[in-house]
Amino acid sequence: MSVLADLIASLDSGELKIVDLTQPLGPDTPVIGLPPIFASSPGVSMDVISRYDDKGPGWYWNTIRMGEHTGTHFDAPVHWITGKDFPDNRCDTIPVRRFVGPACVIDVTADVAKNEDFLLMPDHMTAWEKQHGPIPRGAWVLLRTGWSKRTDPAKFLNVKTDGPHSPGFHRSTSELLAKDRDVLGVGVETVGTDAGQAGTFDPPFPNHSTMHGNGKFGLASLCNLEQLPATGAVVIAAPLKIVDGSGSPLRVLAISPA
Ligand code: 23J
Ligand code: MN
Repeated sequence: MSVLADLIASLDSGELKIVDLTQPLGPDTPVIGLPPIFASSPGVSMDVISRYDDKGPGWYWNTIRMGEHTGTHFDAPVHWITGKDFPDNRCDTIPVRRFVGPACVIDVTADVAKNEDFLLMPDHMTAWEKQHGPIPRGAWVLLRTGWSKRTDPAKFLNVKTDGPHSPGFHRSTSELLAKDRDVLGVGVETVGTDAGQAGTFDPPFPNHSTMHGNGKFGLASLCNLEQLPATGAVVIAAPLKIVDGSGSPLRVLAISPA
């Protein structure tokens, strides 16, 4: 067990740090907009149950209501029709070992600055692997786009007359990562794990379709990815144990070299 004692000692000495990859969750949290023919997901609302008052003189607590896919959140395979029949495909049944894995951070900030509809291609991944080594099995692949710096919700969602515009994965890259590299899943800084225009792609939302169709996960609305090395960090992303849950807001933590 010396590895765990060493972990605590390294955190205490500052050799390792905990990086919070989570956005604040509250009524101002932006929510994905789908075409109006589809049902939409409610944002966060909160109501005070009591706050040291006649409803509860010694205690403060709130009621919260939101869609499962709100803010920094986890996508389980059952979220998508392609993943609906996998065993252990929902928030309460996924084996907890699968919430922890090494992080591979793909920095495409410069590409996204030039093209907000940038799609990560397989040749970009293989170039990354030439520099940093192969993506190990069971990794979290995190797409660093700089998108979390868009603190204005309108710029974060970036909806134009033809729909939202934001970066993501090309279908062939999702297939490479899910089938060949056998990742845990992918994480992004944008509101969803598909590109903004992915509703118009064939098939629609190819990253959701491919990841969940291979039993893999998604993490959306991450931040602070620039605080992580390309390799060498460990990510812990454990959703709430919602019975039959398709996803959940969560606190995503990375253990990283300082
Ligand atoms: C439902 C339909 C399309 C999308 C999404 C949900 C998400 O991004 C999500 O949060 O899973 S693109
Ligand atoms: Mn989601």
